[in-house]
Order: sequence, then C-alpha cells, then structure tokens
Amino acid sequence: MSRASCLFQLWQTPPTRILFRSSKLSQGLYVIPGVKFYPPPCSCKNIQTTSYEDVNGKASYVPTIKIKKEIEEKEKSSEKLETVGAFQKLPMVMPSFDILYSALKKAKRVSPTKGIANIAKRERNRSAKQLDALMKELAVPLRTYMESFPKRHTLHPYERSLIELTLGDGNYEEVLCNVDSLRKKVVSVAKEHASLCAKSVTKREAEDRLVEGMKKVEATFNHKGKAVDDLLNIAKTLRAMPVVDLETPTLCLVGAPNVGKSSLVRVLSTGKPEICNYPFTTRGILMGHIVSNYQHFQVTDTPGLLRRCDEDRNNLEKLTLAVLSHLPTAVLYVHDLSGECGTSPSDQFIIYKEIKERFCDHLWLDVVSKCDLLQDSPVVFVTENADEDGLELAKYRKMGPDGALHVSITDEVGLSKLKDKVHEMLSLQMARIQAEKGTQEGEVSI
Ligand SMILES: Nc1nc2c(ncn2[C@@H]2O[C@H](COP(=O)(O)OP(=O)(O)OP(=O)(O)O)[C@@H](O)[C@H]2O)c(=O)[nH]1
Ligand SMILES: [Mg+2]
Repeated sequence: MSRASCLFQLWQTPPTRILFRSSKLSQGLYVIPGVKFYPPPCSCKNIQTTSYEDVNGKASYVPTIKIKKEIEEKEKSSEKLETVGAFQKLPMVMPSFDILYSALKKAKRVSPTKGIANIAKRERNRSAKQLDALMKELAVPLRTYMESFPKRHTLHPYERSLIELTLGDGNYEEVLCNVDSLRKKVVSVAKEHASLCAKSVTKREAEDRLVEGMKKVEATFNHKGKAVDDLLNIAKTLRAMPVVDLETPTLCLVGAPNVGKSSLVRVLSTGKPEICNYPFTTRGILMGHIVSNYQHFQVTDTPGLLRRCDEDRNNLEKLTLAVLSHLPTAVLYVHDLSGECGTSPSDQFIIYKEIKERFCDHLWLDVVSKCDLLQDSPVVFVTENADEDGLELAKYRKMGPDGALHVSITDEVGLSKLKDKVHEMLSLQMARIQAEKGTQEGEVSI
C-alpha cells in the first residue's frame, strides 16, 4: 500500500484504530537521547489562515483570507546578525510523513460549530472546518521552519562558508524555498476545497467534497513533501558541525595532506580524529579540547592543503581556508620533510609561504613531523631538482622553517616541548581575545 493511500485510509479510519496506529508509529522512532522531541507539530492558535464568517446572520462557514503583514514585519525584525552557534539552535524538523499523519488525525477530530440544527448546513460547516484545520496543521510547522532557519546573510561568515562548502552552493536556500512553496500550495488547495465545501447544498455533497478536498491536499503535500525531508537532513548535517566558541583560544592544525596533523591533534587534545596513511583522511573540521593549568583551549583539525591556486581547491581545502579566514585561531603548521606524506618538500615550502603570508596576523608555530624518519641527507623527490634550490629552500629541506620544533609521535620526541609551546601560544591568544573584548566593550560604552 502506498504511503499516500495508507494516510488517506487513516483519514477514514474510526478513532479507536487511529489511536492504536498512532502509538505504534511513534514508538521511539525519532527519539534522540538528550535531545528534545519535535516541537508539538502544531499549536495553531497564533496563525489563523482563514476565518469563520456569519453569512446573512446564519451560522455558515466561508473561508476568507487574512493578510498577515505582522508576520512579515516580525520576520524582517528578527534578521539580526548571528554570532557562531546558529546551527545548534536549529529546530527539530519532523519527517513529512509524520507531519501529514498527525495533521490528518487532528483535522478529523474537528467537530462542527454547535447549534446548527440543519443537517446540510452542519455538514458543510464541519467539512469546511476540517479542511481548514488540515491546512493549518500542515502549514504551521512549515512556516515555523521557515522562520527558525536563519537567512544565510545573518550568519557568522564561518557558518556561511560551512553551509556553502558542506551543502553545496545555493542548496540551503533552494530547500527552504521548496518548503515555502509547498506551504503555499497546501494553503491554496485547502482553501479552494474548503470554499467548495462551504457552498455545498446537501449533506451528501458536503461529505463528498470533504473527501475529495482531503485527497487533494494530501496529494499536494505528498508531491512536494520531499522538501521537508531534505530540510530535516540539512538540519541534521548542520547540527552535527563542530561547535566553536569564539572566546576560547583555538589552535588550528594546518599543513599538506598526510603530514601528521591528526596524529598531533590526538597527542595534544581530547580530539580523536581518524589517522591513515593517505591524503585527505580528514574530510571536515574536527574539534578537540585541551585543559591545561585549569585553562580551556580548543583544537581544530583541518583537511590538508595542496599546492594549487584557490580556484582549483576542493571543498575540503576551502574548509581549512574558511577556518583560518573567519575564526581567531593560532596556527600549528605541520611540515613533513621525510617524503612519507606524498607532497614534496619544495611543494610544501610553496604552500607554506603562501599560507603564512596570507594569514600573517595569526599566532604561529612551525613543527617538523615524523623526525624519526629523517635521514642525514634531505629528501629530494624525483620531480625536484635540488641544484636549483635557493638558499631558503635548501635550508627548509634540512630543518624546516626557522625555529620549527622537530617532533616524532612514533619515538615520542619533542612532544612535551611542543605541549609547552602550544600552551604558551594559546595563553597569548587568550590575552589577545581579552584585549579585543575590552576594546569592543569600550567602544560600546562610548
Ligand atoms: N613514522 C611516523 N609516522 C607518523 C608520525 N606521525 C604520523 N605518522 C603517520 O603519518 C600518517 C598520516 O598521519 P595523519 O595524522 O593521518 O596525517 P594528516 O596530516 O592528518 O592527514 P590528512 O588528514 O589526510 O591530511 C599516518 O600513517 C601516521 O601514522 C610520526 O611521528 N612518525
Ligand atoms: Mg588528518
């Protein structure tokens, strides 16, 4: 049996059976531990989509359009600029099937206005009211989603980049737009049929028009209901993004792919990123935490950067650049001069120079990784010609950048010195953050 026909049957099912099916359907299906269940599917009190009218003093029912200017105004005023953390405030989205199921169940319970003695009038009042209720039960959650999902331009630039790089350019807006057009379509189809019901002459006619109207609304919802499920997936993806606190000093591990960034994150913090001997093992931004001397710091692991221009970079590399561009991080730049990682030292040198120049305002620490693998003579790839090296590159091949720490996770070399240096740098970062906060508060009080 198709979902549509199954739901339509529900509409026609006696109440006792509905209760039984309802409890079965809701048996812990979408309960996430520690997370609030969906907002009640619909408390329709504050959005009145149609209104009841006395026609010629008689208790008849005619749906009329009530323009909701106040809601639009409210929408505009709520468009204020966010700090990071908007994804954690996203509402829980109900699957489209559940919204429809619950709406049909609630609409069926709506009874006619009391005191209508004429059977035909009573029936057309009931049918129009039930269609109106169905419309509201479907439209209100969709409108709530539209209002609760932030507009991209109100987000922090970092979260804006995350939306673009993880969902694809324009997809977020497209899905929200589809949800809104679904809402509009449901409202218009339901209104059209409620109006037909209200014009029925006989009881039988009102009943038939109600059944037909229900079928049409349900079919309309089913046709484009995928938009709601897409929105649900978007909410899930965004909510799962690592939470960054802008006021906590953050260390960002940067370097070419496979140089040992994630291995260092594991040693330095609570973060447990995957470690493998191939490039782009890390495929997103991962967070870890360091607690040292009662101070709390954050660590982000990032995907590796290749030697190429920005237009050719993949979304993983762009994520790394987004972190460096939009978050106040201190950089731990990792160099692998052993040849193990697959990116030649000369390419790593070029990437390094570019990134260092671009983000020169960040606090910075260089680390040469895998020093257990380093030989006396520097590694030269077949693609490289060491004779053409300038002085700077020749030096880099041997020791890495000036002042770089040499570490090995395998041999546990240099790790405690690295931890001390990281702590020192993050304490400086803390001082910077506090100084900036002080300046901003000063500006506000002026
Ligand atoms: N010999 C040796 N191998 C190391 C050391 N540190 C890391 N490795 C190995 O280097 C490989 C890559 O390590 P990862 O930590 O995944 O490197 P990554 O930079 O995070 O890689 P991507 O996420 O793909 O960019 C793994 O096989 C590690 O076991 C080290 O100090 N010595
Ligand atoms: Mg990694």
